[in-house]
Amino acid sequence: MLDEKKGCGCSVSREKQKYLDSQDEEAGQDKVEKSAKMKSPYPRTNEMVYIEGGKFTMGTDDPIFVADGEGPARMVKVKSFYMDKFEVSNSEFELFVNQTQYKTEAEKFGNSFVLENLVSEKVLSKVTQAVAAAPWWVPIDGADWRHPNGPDSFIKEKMDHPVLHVSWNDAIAFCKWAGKRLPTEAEWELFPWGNKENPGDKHWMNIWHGEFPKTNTKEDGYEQTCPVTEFPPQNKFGLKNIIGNAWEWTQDWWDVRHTKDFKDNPKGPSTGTDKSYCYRYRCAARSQNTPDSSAVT
Ligand SMILES: [Ca+2]
Ligand SMILES: [Ca+2]
Repeated sequence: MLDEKKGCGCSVSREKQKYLDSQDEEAGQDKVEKSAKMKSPYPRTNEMVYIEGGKFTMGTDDPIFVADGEGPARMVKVKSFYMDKFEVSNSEFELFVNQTQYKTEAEKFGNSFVLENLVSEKVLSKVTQAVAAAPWWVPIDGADWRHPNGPDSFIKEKMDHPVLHVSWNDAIAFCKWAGKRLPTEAEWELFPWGNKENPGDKHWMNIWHGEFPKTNTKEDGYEQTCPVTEFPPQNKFGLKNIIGNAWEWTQDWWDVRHTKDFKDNPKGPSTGTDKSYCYRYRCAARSQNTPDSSAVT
């Protein structure tokens, strides 16, 4: 059987085509409003799996990014919980937005950060500032979840890809709508990922291959994001793309002052300025950003 994505295109359902046509960005406000009321033809990807809690070693005594507070290794216990099997797709996020009329913070602020290589020359020519520490991230007016690489980029062919430009506050609003919550950082790190990038010489995740940020060899088949259902499950629970593809927010405030003491179901500090997210593709790798930040990889 032909895979629809790789096929000749004739297998695209009429409903899906109608939906894609309705997403025509030149279509004007009426059509945009009409499409907002349409039900997405993409299969739901909101399935959850039960994760049995337990004790595990969190962090590492051999940190690579010391300033990120990857160490020390400490024994942690977490309770059992449910976890989404997939990243939140554009389609799932659109259901939320259609039902709640929610505006993301990137939409309210009018901009978000995009990797320079992904921005069109026309849009890039208007950029006057950059982040000194990470000049490959550029603030782009009109970048938001519907326009991930800037105002002249669209998601109509990427409805099954992960939603991008979602701040921590946006993620919390989505979770409330979905009747869910973000995982704590400890819950996130409970998963046994293994320590190899390509076990069995297969690709299990979508990451940057090549010299960041100059060249991307697309070894795994994707230069940018991939569908949330792509690649084999990354652990015995059947979770996909948890490592790689889009970055994920966790519930915790950012903290780098860890001790070796045993922690029972830790939830991070009670207050702070930055929220914690898991990225890179090592279990202990972590970073932080303010709750209203959003960006795209
Ligand atoms: Ca890739
Ligand atoms: Ca991910």
